[in-house]
Amino acid sequence: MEHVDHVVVGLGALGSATAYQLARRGADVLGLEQFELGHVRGASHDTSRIIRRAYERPEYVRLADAAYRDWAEFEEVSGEHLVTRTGGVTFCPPTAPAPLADYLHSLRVCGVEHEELDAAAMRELVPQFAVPEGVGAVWTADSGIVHANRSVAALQMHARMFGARLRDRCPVTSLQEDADGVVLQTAQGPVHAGLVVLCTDAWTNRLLAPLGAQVPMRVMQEQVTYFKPDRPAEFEIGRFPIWIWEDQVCYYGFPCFGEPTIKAARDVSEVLMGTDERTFVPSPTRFDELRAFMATTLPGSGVPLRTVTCQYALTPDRHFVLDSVPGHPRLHLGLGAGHAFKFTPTMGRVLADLATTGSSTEDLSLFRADRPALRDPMPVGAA
Ligand code: PYC
Repeated sequence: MEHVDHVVVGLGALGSATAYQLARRGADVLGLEQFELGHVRGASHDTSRIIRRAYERPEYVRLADAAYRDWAEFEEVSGEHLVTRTGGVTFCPPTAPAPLADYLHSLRVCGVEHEELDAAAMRELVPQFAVPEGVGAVWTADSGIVHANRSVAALQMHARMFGARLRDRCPVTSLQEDADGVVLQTAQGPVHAGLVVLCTDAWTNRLLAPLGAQVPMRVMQEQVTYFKPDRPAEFEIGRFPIWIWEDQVCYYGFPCFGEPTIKAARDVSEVLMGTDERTFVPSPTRFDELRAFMATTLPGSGVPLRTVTCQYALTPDRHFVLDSVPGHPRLHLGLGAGHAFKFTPTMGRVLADLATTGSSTEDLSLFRADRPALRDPMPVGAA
């Protein structure tokens, strides 16, 4: 049987970054992907993802600090330009789940430059928005865009350049632990691994269930829509930032990026599905809601041109999992909970550190696999 020290299962953003980080430090690593590399069935495709330090918890602000450093280092190694700064606005209406004060506090205690925007400053900085009275906002100049599919492709290419073997169209059908590792049954034969890192997102529980383990998660089909503004020049980088409207229903969006359109979406569609039940057909209800929101809040955003779907697998508390599976020390998990892309190189580094040394220099206390939210989850649908 083939023997490998480290197998990474799932080669989306997190798995590709983990394979890259392992290979870069000279580890023996095999990456397995059930579909083709760069596929559109998960959460790592399309062009753009937000990168920001503006989080309501200092733990994420600090992790974002590390992510900016790790992206810069990977840009240096790969020679690719992957992060584009645009500035960013986080809007907090009075009904937001976390008040603006939480964002301001976590940015302040982490020493991140930011500016609270009053109505006049909002009109000055982002006149494209029609913001009702009472909506607070914070501006962070270093927010921006990570190029999503180019980053994943670059991580895969550089993982290979450092010696990783990446195998696509190679589903793993089962995992079985033995005295010194894990046997993976794969479409291309069995593999024995010293340690397995699962970056398998919505497919995770299919592999864990036979071992008596599982991570509570809700899987849903998400969608993003590209709008053609009446005057695209007003939405170019430099004149228009990335933005997040943090209300009970959260919307977010981007400036023009590579084409004269602006992308916008609802975060957390609640269009629930089982793994592999994805239709790829956008929800007309969510589409109409987004169009109405855009017409009211960004009056110049123009007409919707096309809608692209993707998939979220959300933990009940929306925190990541970066840990071993409780009771299964040779099985590690990297789960992104629908907001991880910005942290990709850092999560890859952390997962490679955990796999090779058992510890990390980052604070992983929010991301433990044995935390109460994962041990005693609310019933599915109640989050
Ligand atoms: O992680 O920045 C983010 C984000 C905003 C909306 C969806 N994801």
